[in-house]
Amino acid sequence: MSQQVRPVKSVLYVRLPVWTIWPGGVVYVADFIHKQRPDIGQELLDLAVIPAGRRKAALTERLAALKPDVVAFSWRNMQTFGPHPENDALDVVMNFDHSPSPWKRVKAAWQAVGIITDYAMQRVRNFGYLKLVRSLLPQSRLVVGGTAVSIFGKYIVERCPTDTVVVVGEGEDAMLSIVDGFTEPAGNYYHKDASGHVHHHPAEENFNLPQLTAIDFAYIDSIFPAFAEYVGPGKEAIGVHTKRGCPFQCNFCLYNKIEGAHQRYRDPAEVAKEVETLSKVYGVQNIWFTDAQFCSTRRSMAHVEAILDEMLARQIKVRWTGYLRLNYLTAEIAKKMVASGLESIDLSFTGSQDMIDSLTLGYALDQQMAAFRLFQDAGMTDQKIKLYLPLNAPDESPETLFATIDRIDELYEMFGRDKVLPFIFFVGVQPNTPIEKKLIAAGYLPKSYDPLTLNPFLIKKLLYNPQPLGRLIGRAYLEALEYSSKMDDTQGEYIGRATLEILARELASKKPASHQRRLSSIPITTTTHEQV
Ligand code: B12
Ligand code: SF4
Repeated sequence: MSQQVRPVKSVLYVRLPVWTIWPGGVVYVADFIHKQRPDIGQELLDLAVIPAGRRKAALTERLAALKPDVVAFSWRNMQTFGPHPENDALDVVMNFDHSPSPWKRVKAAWQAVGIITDYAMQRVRNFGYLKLVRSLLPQSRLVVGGTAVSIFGKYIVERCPTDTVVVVGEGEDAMLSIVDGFTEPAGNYYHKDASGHVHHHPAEENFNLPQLTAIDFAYIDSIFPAFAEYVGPGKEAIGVHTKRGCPFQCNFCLYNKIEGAHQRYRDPAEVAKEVETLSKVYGVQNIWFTDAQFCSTRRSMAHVEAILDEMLARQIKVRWTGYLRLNYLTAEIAKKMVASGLESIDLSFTGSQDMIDSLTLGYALDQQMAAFRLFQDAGMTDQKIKLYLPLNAPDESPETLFATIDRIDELYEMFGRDKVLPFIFFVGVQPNTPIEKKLIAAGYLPKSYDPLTLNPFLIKKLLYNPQPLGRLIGRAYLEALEYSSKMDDTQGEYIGRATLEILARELASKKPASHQRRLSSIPITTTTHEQV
C-alpha cells in the first residue's frame, strides 16, 4: 500500500451536491480533526448551495487558492428514489404501472427517462469532481466518505481516481489517521493505491463516541462560508447526533449496518450544549436528532431522558424530532418530550402484529398503541404523528391492511384526524438487507442484480409494491392524488389519509361479507377510478 508520510497542513472538505440539507456528517469530522490537530488548516466547500453551472468553477478556484494536501469529499445520497409521496419517482411509478389512462402511462414513461438520466448524471458529475482534483493537484490525497459511501463503498472505489481513500461508515478515526500521514491507518476503508489496486481495511474498533464533544460552531463558521445559509429562524432543521448504532434487525433496514449493531452514546450534556448554542447563539429553531433511532432500547431511553433533562434545565427553546421507537416509553419521558419541544412523532407503523413479526420489527403492537396514549396524556397540542407505512411488504394481505387502517382510525380519534399523517411508503429494497435476500430467494430479484442499476424496470422493482395488492394501492393513491395534498392539509386533504380511505372502500367492496361494516363509516369521495 502506498503511504503518505508527508505531514498534512491543509484539508479542503467538499460536500457533493444534494438537496440542500445541513452537512452534519462532514461538520462532525472537521470539528473533531480541529480539536485533535488544531494546526491543520481546514475549509468546507458546500456544492449543494452553489448553482449547478458554477460548481466546477467554484471547486477549481478553491483548489487553486488553497492547494490543499488532502481533498475530502462527503457524499450523502446516491440512491435517491424515495418510495413516498414527497418524491416524484413514486408518482411516476404509480402512473406507469397503474394509471387507467394510456396518456398518463406514456407521460410517466417519459418522466422516468428524465429522472433516471438525472440520477445517472449526478453520479457521473460527482466522479468528475474527484477526477478534476486528481488532474489539478496530482500530489494531493483524495478521500471520500458519507452515507452513500457507507452503503456503496466498493462500487465507488472502483470508479475513483488513483490514491483515493474511500471511508466506509464513521469518518473521525480514518480522517485523523489520514491527516497524521496515513502511516497507521484506522477505520473501515478501501484504498485505491497509485497503481490502481484496491485494498480493504476493516475497522478494528468503533470510534469512541464520548470523544464527540459539542461542536465548536464558531470554528465551523470560520471554515464554512455557507454556514449562515443553514442557521437562523425559519430554516430547515439542523441535524444533531446523540448516538450511533442499532441492535434491531428490521428486515428492510440497513441503518444497523451503516452504524453497527452496538449502540454507543454521546455525553448528554455535550448534546444539550450543542443544541443550546444552535438555539441561543444562532437562532436555530428546529433540530432533527439524526440517530438511526432517537430512542429504541431501554438503555437508549435512559440516555434520551438524560438529554431531555439537560435541555429542560438549560431552558432551550427548540422544536425537535427524530425517528422514534416507542417500546420503552414511560409517562415521565413522554411528558419531558412534549415539554422540551417535540415537534412530531416520526415512526414506522403497521397496525398488524402479523406484519410486525413478518418484518421482524421486534415489538408488540399493543405496547406501541399504549405508548401513543402516553403521548396523549402528556398533553400534546399541535404535534403531528407521522406514520411511515411499509405498505404491501411481503405477507401483506387485505386483512393486515384493514388492521392497519383500523389502528390509524384509532389514532385519528386519539389525536384528531388532522394531526395524523400516514405516509404512503413502500419498502425500498436495499443491499445486504434480509428482505433483499428473501426477494432474491423468491426469484423476485435476479441473484446478481446491481443495486445501482439504471435499468428502469429493475429500479421499479426496488420500490416493492407487487400484485395483487399493488394495483389496488396504486389506483387508490392515483385517485387520491387528484384531489389531495402531498405535504399536509393545505390544498385538500392529506394524500396519505385520502389514499387509505379509498383503499378501505375498495377492499371492503371486494370482501363484502367480512368487511361491509367499514363501508358505512367511509366518507364518499369526490372522484372515482373512471375519472382518474
Ligand atoms: C436522519 C436521516 C435523514 C433525515 C435528515 C434530517 C436532517 N435535518 O439532517 C431526513 C428524514 C430529512 C432524511 C431525508 C433523506 N434521506 Co436520509 N437518512 C438519515 C439517516 C438516518 C442519518 C443521516 C445522518 O445525518 N447521520 C448522522 C451523521 C453525523 O452521520 P453521517 O452523515 O453518516 O456522517 C458520518 C459518516 O458518513 C462519515 N462522513 C460523512 N461525510 C464524510 C466526509 C469524509 C471526508 C469522511 C472521511 C467521512 C465522512 O463520517 C461522519 C461522522 O462519523 C441516514 C441513515 C443512517 N443511519 O446513516 C439516512 C440516509 C442518509 N438517507 C438517505 C436518503 C436516500 C435520503 C433521501 C434522499 C430520502 C428521499 N428519497 O427522500 C432524503 C434526502 C434528504 C436530503 N436533503 O438530502 C440514504 C442515503 C444513501 C442512499 N441510499 O443513497 C440513507 C443512508 C438511508 C438509506 N435508506 O439508505 N434523511
Ligand atoms: S428500522 Fe429502526 S429499529 Fe429497525 S433496524 Fe432500522 S434503525 Fe433499527
